[in-house]
Parts: sequence; C-alpha cells; structure tokens
Amino acid sequence: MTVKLSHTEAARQFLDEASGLTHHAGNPRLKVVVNAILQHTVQIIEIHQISPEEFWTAVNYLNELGARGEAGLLAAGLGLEHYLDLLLDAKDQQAGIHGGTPRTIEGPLYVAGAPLSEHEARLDDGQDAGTVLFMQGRVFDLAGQPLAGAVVDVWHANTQGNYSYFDPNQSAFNLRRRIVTDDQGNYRFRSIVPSGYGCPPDGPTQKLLDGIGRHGQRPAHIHFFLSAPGYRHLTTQINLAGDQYLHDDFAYATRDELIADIRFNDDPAACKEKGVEGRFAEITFDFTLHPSRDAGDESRRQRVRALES
Ligand code: MBD
Ligand code: FE
Repeated sequence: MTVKLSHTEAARQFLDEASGLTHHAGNPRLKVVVNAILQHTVQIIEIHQISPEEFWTAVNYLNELGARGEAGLLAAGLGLEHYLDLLLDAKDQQAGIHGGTPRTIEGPLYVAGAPLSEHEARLDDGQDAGTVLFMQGRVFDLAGQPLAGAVVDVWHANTQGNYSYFDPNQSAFNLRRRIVTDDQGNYRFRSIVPSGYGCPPDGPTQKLLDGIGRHGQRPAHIHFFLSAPGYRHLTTQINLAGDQYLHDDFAYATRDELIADIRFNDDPAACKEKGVEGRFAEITFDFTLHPSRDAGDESRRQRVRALES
C-alpha cells in the first residue's frame, strides 16, 4: 500500500516551514493553529482527491464570501457558532455550573453602542408598519433575587427580516437598544414583531447551503446580551413560538428554554389602553444570570464587529 504524501516526514517538515514554525519571528500560537489548518487541508485534498478545478473554485468562493461580508453568516449556517456554545456548555457542566438562562449564538448582526435608557425604551422608529410588540421581563440571580441595574442589550430584525446598520434603508440603531433594569430587575420595551431571517438568496452562504441541500432560514427571534456587575455576561436570544422554522433553524440557535410565547390581542379596549391602533402582541420573558467567577466573564469577549473595529 502506498503511503499518503500528507503522512510523510517530508510533508510534515514542509508544512512546519510554511506555517512559520521553523522561523523565530511571529506569534507561536498562530503558527500552531495555521500548521493544524494546513495539515488538515492537505489531508482533505489528498483523501478526497480534490482536483485543481475544485481547489480554485474553493479559493474563489472565499473571495466571494469576503466581498459580500458573509463569513459570519456562513459560520452560523455551518453550525460552527452553535458548536462553540456546545463547547462552553460542556465546560460549564464539568465545572458544576448549571441552571440559569441558557446561552445561544450571537450571530453576525450585533452592533455595539445602541442608545442606553433607564427601565424602558421604544426600539422602533415608527417607519415599519409591523404589529406593535410590548415585551417585558425581569433579570434575576440564581437565588431568584432581582438584579437592579442590569443592562439588557437587545437587537432584532424588522418585518423584512433585516437589521439596521446592515440594511441601509433603516435609521441608525433602529430596533437596537440598551435598557437598564429598575430596582425590581424589570425591563420593558415597545417595538414591532420581527420576521424570521433568510440568507441573501444571491449570496455565497445560500449558494453553499443550496449545494448541500439545506435552506437558509431562521425563525423570528430577538437577541439579548445581559450584563450586571458581579454576574457572568450572557449571550442569548428568544425564538418565537409558532414560527414554522422554530425547530428548523439554519443556525441551530433554538433551545427549549428560549422559546417565548407571543400573545396577540385584538380587544379594542386593550388596544386603546395601550395606545395602539389595531392588534398588538405581548411577550414576557425573564432571564437568570450566573455569578461571575473572574473579572473576565462579566463582559463579552472583545471582538472586531461593526462600530467597534
Ligand atoms: C441572524 O439574524 C442571525 O441571528 C444569525 C445567527 C444568522 C443570520 C441572521
Ligand atoms: Fe438574528
């Protein structure tokens, strides 16, 4: 039997050289990771007999992905972002950390620096004639004590499934706010009911999903970062009950504890009391945070994103 080229000592030495391991300059961890990527890549090429045409198709695909700014979308769609959650969950389990509101993926559409307000906010700019949504809830610690002064950083899509900043047709920070909880841990906001998200149909992410026979749809959802001094930062989202993609999310973010009931109300007296014309919707959802174990887990890890790069 012939030995695979990628398993030979000569190949190993060549990839050590190509990843900088034989050079003094550079970042040691980066070298190790690049080396692993090269080793796995040449094995894929060899074992799956990737032709030069297929290889250059892949290179071109990466250029398309970057040109369209969809690398984060593909990471979500291939389940890699959810996989990071599974790793963090396993780490928590090993450390005996359980309970509290589960984490789920951030997704690629967060924007830092949304307007900050006390206790309540209106998220929409009134330009989208969606169903008015009133959402409220409380933030607690594991003992059930309300957390005053917690920051609820919330963002969601409009009725087209589009997010402000990435969608040039929306005003700055539309459907994005940071709300500080009151002394009973309450937050509340008025917004519009979001629609589910679909990958751009002409984009590279959808192209790959088509190729592997998958759709690129997400159920209607609302994203949250929760933070409070002394508590662990939580990245999560709620997924709206009744959505056709609730258990068929292309980004695998739905978790049972994160499904939120949405109550629609057409009662004229209730509408009048709320000051809205026609039906409105209501969601109540509480969050429970873990105590922080070290200063680092109170804030979200720094990463390059819109408006903070
Ligand atoms: C979204 O709104 C989203 O949350 C994710 C994870 C991917 C694409 C669009
Ligand atoms: Fe989203």
